Amino acid sequence: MKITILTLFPEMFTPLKSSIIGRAWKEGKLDIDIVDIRDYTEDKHKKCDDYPFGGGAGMVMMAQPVGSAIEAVDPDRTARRIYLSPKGQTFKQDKVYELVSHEHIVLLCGHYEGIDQRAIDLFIDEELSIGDYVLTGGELAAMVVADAVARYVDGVLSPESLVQESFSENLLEYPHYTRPVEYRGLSVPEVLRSGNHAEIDKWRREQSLAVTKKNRPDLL
Ligand code: 4FD
Repeated sequence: MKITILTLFPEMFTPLKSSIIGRAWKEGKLDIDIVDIRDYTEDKHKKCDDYPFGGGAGMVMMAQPVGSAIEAVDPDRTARRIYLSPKGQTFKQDKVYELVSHEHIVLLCGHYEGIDQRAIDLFIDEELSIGDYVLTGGELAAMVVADAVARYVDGVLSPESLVQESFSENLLEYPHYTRPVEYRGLSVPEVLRSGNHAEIDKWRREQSLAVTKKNRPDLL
């Protein structure tokens, strides 16, 4: 799978290289291409933003550099082209499963007050939001989408870590413990040390239900 990220701030993606996703990238399981939109401007001063028609605060990213960058990275229009914006549909796990089925996804990051609507209308398939808050740019949102999708690419994660998720469908995770048995007066629940796997499964299901009821009753 290939993930192309279009941004005016390519240096923001440097930490990706030292992550789990970065390891998969180096091992050739995943291709991540960070593309600088500024490389596609036709302006002699490399300008990529301008004042909004109609007035108002802030700047708007110009359609031309964005359009030319998208056309350059996906000339046959075979990729799924996604714009990260606070007004997009909320990005959820079902969208992760859908996106991982695409051979190529393009993530477009906006800055300032957003991108000239004509670039969105002409070149974008869908607008996604990672949640109801505003960020200074779409880069962090694109990183969230890239990470969530990349972990389902073959060989990025161990199969065991993925199997677990499908079991706990629609419930939040039960609590996890490791050594030592006692830490600052708090002990690991006895049942987890009992070796009785029927009892352990039962306890974990109960804990999942309890935390879901408390934190996310909307999921029940
Ligand atoms: N909630 C998100 C995405 C981008 C963003 C931007 C218009 C601002 C939040 C388009 C205005 C993009 C999100 C950049 N903030 N900021 O997913």
